[in-house]
Amino acid sequence: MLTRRLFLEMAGAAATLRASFAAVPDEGLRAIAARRGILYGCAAATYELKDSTFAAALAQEAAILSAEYEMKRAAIEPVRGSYDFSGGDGLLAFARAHGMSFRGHTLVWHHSNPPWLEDALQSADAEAFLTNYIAAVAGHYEGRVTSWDVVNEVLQPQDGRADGLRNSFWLKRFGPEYIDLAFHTARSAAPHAMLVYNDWGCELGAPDNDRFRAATLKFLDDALARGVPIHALGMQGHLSAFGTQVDQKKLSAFLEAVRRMGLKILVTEHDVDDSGGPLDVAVRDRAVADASRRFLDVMLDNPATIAVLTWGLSDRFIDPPGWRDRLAGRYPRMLPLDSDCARKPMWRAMAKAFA
Ligand code: 9MR
Repeated sequence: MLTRRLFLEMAGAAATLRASFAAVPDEGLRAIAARRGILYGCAAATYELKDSTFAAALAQEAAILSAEYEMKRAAIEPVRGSYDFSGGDGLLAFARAHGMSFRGHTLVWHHSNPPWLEDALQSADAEAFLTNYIAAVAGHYEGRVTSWDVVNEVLQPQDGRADGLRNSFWLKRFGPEYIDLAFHTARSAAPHAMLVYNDWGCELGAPDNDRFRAATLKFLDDALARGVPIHALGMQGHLSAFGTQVDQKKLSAFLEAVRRMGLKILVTEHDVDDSGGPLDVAVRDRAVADASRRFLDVMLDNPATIAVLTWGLSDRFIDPPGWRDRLAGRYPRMLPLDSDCARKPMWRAMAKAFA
């Protein structure tokens, strides 16, 4: 028969055991993801690194960094022909000091370009404004950037073209060939980097997303058939907690088609917009976490997925103009850590998805 003393001893041992589990040093997402062979990381900005609370959280949570805006052309080449790598280099130094790898975002985009660029593209030697930039920037980071978003968001089926390409100033000036040229130039300048096509329209379940998925598969298939050096698809992963949701079946079938092309898959900019939800923070946090989990479960189920990055780590720095209005005075809660860098339900949902 179990004596009272034995019972108390056993209860005590169980409590000690629980305490020792709880006392296991708090693992960050980077360690939890690493056990599954996945890199977890996030976008950041150099001004954020000066915040010691945030920098410590970043070092603990992230195994890969990307630049939220400091490696866009507007930041790197504000003055024609003179390159400013200070932002990217600052982030890279932090990444290296903490044993992280580093992504490049982004070489060619229709947004965040210096104001002189579109005029310059009217000149006869316009192509050089595309290729010289890629060669200089990808060359500067060769061997240090492990993957590049070579072109960003070049698809936009709503623009009405049969090939689904966005009718950007790049396309108007060069035709679709500028995309191939960008990848080939990046390949020569950065032969060791994984070259990524990055976009945002394939995640959700709406009819527009069906068109986006179809356009993306055709774009990738055709480009690979032409010998364009694309190694991976970047799925940005911008979700909405109270808007259109992920359709897991459609997403899964799409990812499988991408994998069968021999491509790797990265989640490059995941966050969950909580605008439109109720005031109650707990309800919003739950909805954000659930949306993240539904998405990541499918993304991680596909063996081609190698990395997950969130677009920022903490709600601390989200305050761009417009956000507060959209949320009627409420602060957005769209990232794994709250504005005090404490873990939110989204962090736990991600940890479970990785585990
Ligand atoms: O979060 C980025 C913001 O700070 C910049 O002002 C903006 C324009 O450069 O870009 C944002 O990041 C975008 C990313 O580069 C591409 N996908 C959509 C992202 C969120 O808007």
